[in-house]
Amino acid sequence: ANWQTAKSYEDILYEKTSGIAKITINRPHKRNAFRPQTVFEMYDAFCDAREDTRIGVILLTGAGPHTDGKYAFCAGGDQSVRGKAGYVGEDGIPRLNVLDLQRLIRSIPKVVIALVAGYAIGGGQVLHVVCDLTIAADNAIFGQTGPKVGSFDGGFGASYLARSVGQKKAREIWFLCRQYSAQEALEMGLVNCVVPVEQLETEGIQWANEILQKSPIAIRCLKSAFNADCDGQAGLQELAGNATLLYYLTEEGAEGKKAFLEKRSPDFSQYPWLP
Ligand code: 2NE
Repeated sequence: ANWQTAKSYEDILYEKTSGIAKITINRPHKRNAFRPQTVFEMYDAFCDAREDTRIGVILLTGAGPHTDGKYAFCAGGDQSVRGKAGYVGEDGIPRLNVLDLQRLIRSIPKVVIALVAGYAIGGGQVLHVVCDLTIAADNAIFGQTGPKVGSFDGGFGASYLARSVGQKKAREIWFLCRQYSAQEALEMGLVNCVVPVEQLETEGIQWANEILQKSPIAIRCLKSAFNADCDGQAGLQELAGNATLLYYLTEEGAEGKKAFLEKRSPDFSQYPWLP
């Protein structure tokens, strides 16, 4: 693919090609663990991709392999900057800003595909879980460490994981903190497919291009419908936002606005009360 740098950052790479944006966590010396700055940059890049009407699919991945030959998608929060109340940035303030990023990934009305090579551990495993789709390389390794390193993600990291792999498996993943191979991840419904690591990006681009040939509004409505099942009133807000969008696109909806601007009563008489 002909990737063009879309914006330069310190901790991530952000590139675009036709219809597709790619966000790459670029801290391979830390197995792509994130610090607050990494998360702020990812958030900013996702916002850019959201606003760009040419972009329909966002790939999220990790840089690698590192100089020791190992791959990582993301090893979660950077424990070396973990302070008393969260991960501490240069401003000295502790944060758990990855939770904001998780919500953005789920609510962004475009398809987010995680491309996982190597480790997806801790908060890094949660990041791929909240993506719409996950393509795993054959060397991918998934797992949680929270109860081992004194942390946990009881939000999407637990409840949404359980929706994906079932309650028993989700509890096993968190309570035992084992590592799982790509094949095991496939069998438990944690990922969509497994490909040889050299093929990971090509496969992601192929899935993206298949999605890009589909109807953008159908895809956005489906994504919000899938979310609504789990997300309570925030999920309904997303779904209903799409209903409003579609209503604005109708003549019936436009008549209300037109009448207001023309300082007359609206005339909805020509629009049927459908059964
Ligand atoms: C990922 C894993 C299993 C890889 O093991 P291995 O043996 O291949 O590599 P190694 O030697 O452990 O790591 C290579 C370098 O990356 C650093 C290491 O410290 C090491 O640095 P040097 O000794 O070479 O200087 N590194 C790796 N992960 C890091 C991390 N998360 N923070 C800081 N440095 C890291 C193995 O590295 C591993 O188990 N990593 C830790 C995974 C982990 O526990 N993550 C945090 C979970 S908590 C969380 O993410 C979280 C949450 O629970 C709730 C909210 C937000 C975040």
